[in-house]
Amino acid sequence: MSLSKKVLLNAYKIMATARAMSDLFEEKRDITSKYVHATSRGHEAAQIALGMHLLPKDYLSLYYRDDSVLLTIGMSPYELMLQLLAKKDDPFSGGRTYYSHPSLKDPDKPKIPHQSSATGMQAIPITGCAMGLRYKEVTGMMTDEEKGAIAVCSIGDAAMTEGEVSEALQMAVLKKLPILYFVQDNGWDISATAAETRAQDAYEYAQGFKGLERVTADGSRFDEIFEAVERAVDIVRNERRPVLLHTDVPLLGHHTSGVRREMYRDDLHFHQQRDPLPYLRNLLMATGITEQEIVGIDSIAKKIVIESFEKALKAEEPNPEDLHRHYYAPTPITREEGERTPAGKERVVMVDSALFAVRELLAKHPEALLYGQDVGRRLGGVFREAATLAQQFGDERVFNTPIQEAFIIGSTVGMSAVGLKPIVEVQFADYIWPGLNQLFTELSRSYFLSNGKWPVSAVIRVPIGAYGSGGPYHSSSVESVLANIRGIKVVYPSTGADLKGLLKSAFYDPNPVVVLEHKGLYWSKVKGTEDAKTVEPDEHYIIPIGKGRMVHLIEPSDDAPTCVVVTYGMGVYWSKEAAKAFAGQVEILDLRSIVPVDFELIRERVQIHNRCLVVTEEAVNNSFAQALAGRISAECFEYLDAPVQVVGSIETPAIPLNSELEAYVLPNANKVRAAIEKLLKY
Ligand SMILES: Cc1ncc(C[n+]2csc(CCOP(=O)(O)OP(=O)(O)O)c2C)c(N)n1
Ligand SMILES: [Mg+2]
Repeated sequence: MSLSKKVLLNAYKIMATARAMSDLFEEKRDITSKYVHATSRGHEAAQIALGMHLLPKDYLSLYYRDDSVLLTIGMSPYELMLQLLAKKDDPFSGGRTYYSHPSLKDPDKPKIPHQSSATGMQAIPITGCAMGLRYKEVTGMMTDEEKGAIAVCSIGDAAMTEGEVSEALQMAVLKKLPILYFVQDNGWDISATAAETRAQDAYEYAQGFKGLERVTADGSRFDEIFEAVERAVDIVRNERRPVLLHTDVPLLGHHTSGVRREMYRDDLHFHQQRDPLPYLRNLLMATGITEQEIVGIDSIAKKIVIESFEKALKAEEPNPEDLHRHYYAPTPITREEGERTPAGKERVVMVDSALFAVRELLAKHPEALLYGQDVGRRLGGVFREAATLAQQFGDERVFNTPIQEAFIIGSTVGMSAVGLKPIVEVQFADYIWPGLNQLFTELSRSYFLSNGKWPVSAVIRVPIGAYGSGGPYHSSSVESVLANIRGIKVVYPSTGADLKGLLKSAFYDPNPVVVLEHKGLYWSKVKGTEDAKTVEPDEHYIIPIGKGRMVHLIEPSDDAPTCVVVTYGMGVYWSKEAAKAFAGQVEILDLRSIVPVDFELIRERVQIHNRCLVVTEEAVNNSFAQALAGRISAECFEYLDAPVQVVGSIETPAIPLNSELEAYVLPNANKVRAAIEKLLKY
């Protein structure tokens, strides 16, 4: 195929610019290596070919070596250098993240949701974008301008061996998603070779995914790779199905500024022979462009790059005060509203309150959808927490996923980027671990690291807690780990009304919210948990995240000491039972939200009662509860008449299966009672 002079000329100008940039970065490495960076040197032809086929309506996920894609879609060298030098006006992150880690929402360029620096982890979020595009298509939600939009996942050859990539590919073929996986194969994984790290290349690997169209091309030859990208993009855009394009490229620069080629590369000479620059220059000359004209292009590129660098060096540094911006996207839900206890209604079990909340949300919002393991039509959730929803809203909106917790959680990044509101489920808290990586690496940091461009709207429902001999893999508590992931919110309601109200606010919250739902409270089968059943609040009922609730209020007394028990989840019921032994001396504060926590309410109650006990289902050491007790001790010290106490489980690596062992490990009303007694006597 012969490419037009216009295309070749344009490609050459970009390649000359990219080359001038990597030359300059190397020449000025004393300055530029302050912050680690990689360049596309050697990969330019493949990247330019890709960039030339993208449209502003597309969704794009790049990796750290993709600066030539960024130049091709219209970023200027100056803008990229602002990121290289982590300046205030870095258009992607305001100096918060590395070079060539883009996040972009410009109307005239492809949309780039935030992606982390973790190799291969972008595959799931961007496949989530493709799933969202497909969902909008099949449900008629897609606007005319969006029609034909595709998702593109750019990825390195070594990153392809990450386990999460297979979850993404599986879903892409299963759902026939409009996505292009663009694998740049330079044969290196930092210093490990292909022979050491894989039994097959990405092209061969793709064969295992039925329905994944495969294309392979030499990425050092601009004409060849351009034609291959054209073919691949055409299939994805018009036939709406996934394609993997594998391209062999030389790696001519360093792995990164820190891991330099001279330390270990023994194949540079071989790679050098496949330099895409002279190859493209020859193609251009074959169209009649003279050597002199080419020299002219080179020197203009160099001049622009040097001037951009000088200007970027002088650009303003970020302000530490601005760091507080874009922690959470502002939520519209700031007040409790609606009717919590409508008159004349029967109490319902907690699991039904959740079901009704999700049903109302799906009925009201076409952009809402629910997916997870076994939530589809046949079962409606292993707890029947989604029963009948698929029947009512259809299998496109309520569907089963494979056992892929990483995909379930990570795909919300992409679904949310295309404007949808995913509600997802992890079947048991014990199995959140495979999804935790996505939660931490991608969801929690997206808003902050994109400098406010890409909040992730996700409701992640997680049944949690020990109950009825669930044993070591159906009983775990995980709130402390979640509480340590900055950027997400975590709620843990203990009644049906609170669960309904908090599911609603989780949905309207533009940030990722994990909703922990205690399995032992779902049906109030555990003795003493009858109050988890409540009258179902009305449709408008909503509770702001971060507001606790006084379960039981008492007045301070001059005659006897009093205390406040701060707790959540099952702890509320152990504490209620325990409090019966101390009439008028114990009040109970149900946190309802773990993050953010209602410290104002805690402070107010501690000031009144001067004694405080924190009750948790977790083992105490290094727990959320212990940290909270520490904060209460530090911030309320002058009001305290006794050290803040914590009651939790016995320290074991897991909850044992045997019912007596289980009971021995977990807190209960007696253990809480003993702690209260000690506290009141102190
Ligand atoms: C999850 C994760 N593990 C390890 C790293 C460190 N790391 C950065 S780049 C890299 C090699 C990636 O090679 P490849 O995907 O082939 O891309 P290339 O740099 O060769 O273009 C590694 C291991 C990382 N960023 N993320
Ligand atoms: Mg590589």
